[in-house]
Amino acid sequence: MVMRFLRGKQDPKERDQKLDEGLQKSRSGLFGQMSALFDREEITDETWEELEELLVASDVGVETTFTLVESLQDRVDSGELRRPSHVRETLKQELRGILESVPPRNGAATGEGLLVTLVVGVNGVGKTTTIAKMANRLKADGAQVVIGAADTFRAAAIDQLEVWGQRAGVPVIAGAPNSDPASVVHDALAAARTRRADVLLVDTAGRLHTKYNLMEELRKIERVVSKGGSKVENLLVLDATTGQNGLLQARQFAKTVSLDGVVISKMDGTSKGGIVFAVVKELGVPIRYVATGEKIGDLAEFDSQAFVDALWS
Ligand SMILES: Nc1nc2c(ncn2[C@@H]2O[C@H](COP(=O)(O)OP(=O)(O)OP(=O)(O)O)[C@@H](O)[C@H]2O)c(=O)[nH]1
Ligand SMILES: [Mg+2]
Repeated sequence: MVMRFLRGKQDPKERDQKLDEGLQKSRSGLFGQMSALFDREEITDETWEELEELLVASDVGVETTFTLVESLQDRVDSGELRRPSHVRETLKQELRGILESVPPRNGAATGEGLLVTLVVGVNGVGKTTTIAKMANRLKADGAQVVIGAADTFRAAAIDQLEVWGQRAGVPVIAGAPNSDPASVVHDALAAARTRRADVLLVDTAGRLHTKYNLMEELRKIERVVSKGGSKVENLLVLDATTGQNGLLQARQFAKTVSLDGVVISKMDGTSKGGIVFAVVKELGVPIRYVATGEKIGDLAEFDSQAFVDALWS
């Protein structure tokens, strides 16, 4: 079978530019300060303390911070690392290592049948916007994309998605407001098959883990998709500006649904880019995309090297 497209085709230049823009606050803020620590002539106890504070402040997570700093400190004490600039480079490598410690999962839409991506996450994190951006990106890669509007709680949510769909040039399958989300997915699946689509992106209502019926509904959607024999994956959107709180929510989601990937949204709105490391470390789930603004093109395919590079200038 001829593969019509391969995910992972974003032009590296475009991706790097998006990451550069999206990480501007992190780079000029906490990570810039971290880097500056190693412009100094020598490393003192104070340097380690400051590094620790900056890593924690950037949302890397307390435990990861301690492990990182301790390991760097040991290597300086043993003489393995001598120059401050070497310590900086090693820190970058270690951080990249965290991102590369989890293998990519699923998500390999290759034109060999329909992949259904359920986009989940709590209210307002950026699910709908992310779907529009992904549709736009996948389409640019040559994929046939259909969007299913399974957030039927708010009429405005359906309208919002239809506007985005038009912008991306992708059909949006929606039901009446307050209709059963699983039946919308059922219709969207049929439409996707008719169009021989590669990817069906499903927008879901912002659901809190505490609301059992909402989680149940997500399971019902999953059952509808699986019954039809399509591959299904769960993509969690996490708002970078919510930091450790967002991570807490992500942990709850991970308990109920098996996550195949995470999209970090609103990276442009925070200097705490360290959340990405915490997410990978804690959830063991790979990052799929980083969203870097409100426009349809503001999405970068995740690449660990490019991400770590963009955190420092
Ligand atoms: N700065 C910035 N804003 C974003 C980004 N992604 C989404 N937003 C904004 O965040 C707000 C919420 O986005 P939505 O896509 O509606 O979020 P949602 O998760 O679908 O929200 P609900 O459907 O209400 O649960 C909107 O104002 C978006 O413009 C991003 O990457 N950067
Ligand atoms: Mg929405």
